[in-house]
Amino acid sequence: MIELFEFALSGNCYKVRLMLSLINLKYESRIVNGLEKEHKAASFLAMNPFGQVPVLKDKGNVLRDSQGILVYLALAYAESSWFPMDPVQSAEVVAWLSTAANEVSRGPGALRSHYLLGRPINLEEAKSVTENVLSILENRLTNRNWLATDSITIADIAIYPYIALCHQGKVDLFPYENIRKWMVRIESLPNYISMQGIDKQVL
Ligand SMILES: N[C@@H](CCC(=O)N[C@@H](CS)C(=O)NCC(=O)O)C(=O)O
Repeated sequence: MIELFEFALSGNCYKVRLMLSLINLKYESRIVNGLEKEHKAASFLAMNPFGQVPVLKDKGNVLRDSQGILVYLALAYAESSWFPMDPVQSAEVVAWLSTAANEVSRGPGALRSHYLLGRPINLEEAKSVTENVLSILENRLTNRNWLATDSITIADIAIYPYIALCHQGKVDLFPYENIRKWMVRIESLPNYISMQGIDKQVL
């Protein structure tokens, strides 16, 4: 059985839960006790030396990083359209995975951890990264349904959580109509699941 080591309120862990649900894969959730610093214990560091969730265990393999785990799940269990092997499409998907780990994390992700969890951040930088990435996403989604190809891919799943959680970082998505429509498309998928803090979009 697949095991997912996770925090309930982590958008990166939710990313993996959402993917598992969309492709209808059963798994066991192992909630890591953040307050007790379980993710910094030697047993956890042996799975992920960065001491971060999510970590996924499957068939003796231990995988870390939400983007890495999405790639694994797509290649091991999902239809090929989730991570196409065409060189250009594949590069496009990976570019968005990179955006999820970089700009989305440094912008909307950082603002959320500041306002929700009180983390100290460079507020001006996080706001400017957020504005830039939202405007790039808004432009990208003009006349297209999905970020990387003509169908949903792991790129959409990687970007979605911290955009859907933007309001917890005091970011208003109202001006971004294309982004909101894209979120509705994701939220309408069969087997879509939400997480605490994400209310489905109403257009
Ligand atoms: N690039 C990693 C980032 C993972 C990450 O930042 N995890 C957070 C929870 S969302 C964490 O474990 N934080 C605890 C820590 O860094 O000590 C991913 O996408 O999985």
